[in-house]
Amino acid sequence: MTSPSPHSNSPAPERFPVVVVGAGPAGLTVGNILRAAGVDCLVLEAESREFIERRPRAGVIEEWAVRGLERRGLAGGLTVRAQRHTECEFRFDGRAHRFAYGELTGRHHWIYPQPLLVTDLVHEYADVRGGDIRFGVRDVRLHDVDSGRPSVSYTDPDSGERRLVRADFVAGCDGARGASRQALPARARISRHDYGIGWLALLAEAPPSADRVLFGMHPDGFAGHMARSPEMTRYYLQCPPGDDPGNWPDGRVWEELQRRLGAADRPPLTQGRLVEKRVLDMHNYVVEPMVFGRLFLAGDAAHLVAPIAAKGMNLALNDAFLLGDGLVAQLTKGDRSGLDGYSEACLRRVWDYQEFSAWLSEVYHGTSCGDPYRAGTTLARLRRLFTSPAAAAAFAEQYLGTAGAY
Ligand code: RFL
Repeated sequence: MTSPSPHSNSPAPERFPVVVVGAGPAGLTVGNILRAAGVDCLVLEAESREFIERRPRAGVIEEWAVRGLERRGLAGGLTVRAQRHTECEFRFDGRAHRFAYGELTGRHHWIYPQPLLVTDLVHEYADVRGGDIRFGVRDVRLHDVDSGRPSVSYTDPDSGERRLVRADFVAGCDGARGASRQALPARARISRHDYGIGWLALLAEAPPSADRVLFGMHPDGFAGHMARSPEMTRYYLQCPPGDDPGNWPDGRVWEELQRRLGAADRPPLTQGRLVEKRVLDMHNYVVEPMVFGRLFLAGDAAHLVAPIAAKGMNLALNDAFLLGDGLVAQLTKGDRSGLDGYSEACLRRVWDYQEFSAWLSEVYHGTSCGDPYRAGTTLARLRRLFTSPAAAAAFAEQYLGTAGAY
């Protein structure tokens, strides 16, 4: 619920047209769009600048999202340094099955580590466009978001004082565990799906073993390989939900990865030091609507997709483009249409990606679920991608996020 306005001896409240809570891809993109249009805003971030510029997460970005960043002058670093991927590969039955979606569609993915994108976006917002961003803020609370006079309060990390900032609009971009989700009114509908599956998410100081994403469907569980940079590779291993990363010493990790991703016609994986090892309990959720009075949710604060289909950051960017443009139209021209249609426009792509994530989860995990019926239907789905041009085209469209309309 929204917290009541704070009564304290804090300094006089400040005022901004927009307060953005959270400096992830969503919040920083909204902030940059506002600054480019000359709209004042304040970004509040719980962590330090160094921390958010290093936090490893996503890496696969869709072409339309990069075009959206480019149009807003935010893709300078990305288009110079990112790699392009035009293929992925499914490994099952001990063999590699290459899926050349680039040949099929003429489209590609970009591979650019999330910390690099965040670094570019912070630099552009704070150092180039002169945006106000406050790092390390504590105990952020949203107040009166359902009224016409919302505000956000926080504790200043240097002085320890409570600060109050009044705003016309609050952009809730603080991810899955932020203050915005705490401020949702009772009428918010939250749909959640638990896969009952864990993934051990790994980051290896090792060059990618292929110039494409690898999906390993093995009777012992799923394994994945995704390039991040010429020096770093992300790997995933299916494990029981809630598993302890301590159960996965490096030797066991590499043995399982080599076995689950092994294929007769491919060399073994290039191994390296494992610098991240954490268990993710795979789940998704969607908050509807994405707007409550003057609070506009964007990114993981509004919806989560487990990293199954590499979609979360792409959705965060889509929200941010629509929200940034909608706020600019409202605040500079009095045109409310973008903000009025915001929730509905975002949710169409959100639900489509949720469905694809659930579909792909069955492909990844069906062969090892212990049910021979599901294992059989999963293999049929996989083979269909290589025998039916219509099925291949449908998969490519969803994997790339290129449907004509959402
Ligand atoms: P973020 O990135 O979580 O940013 C939220 C920011 O808010 C801050 N914050 C607060 N600030 C102020 N007050 C509070 N109370 C706050 N609470 C939190 C946080 O410190 C943070 O800086 O959300 P945003 O902007 O919505 O972006 C979402 C993406 O980060 C997320 O969807 C992706 O990382 C998901 N994801 C992937 N998405 C893709 O599109 N492609 C991928 O290849 C991909 N790979 C992944 C992923 C997520 C992963 N994990 C960690 C779950 C791989 C992994 C392993």
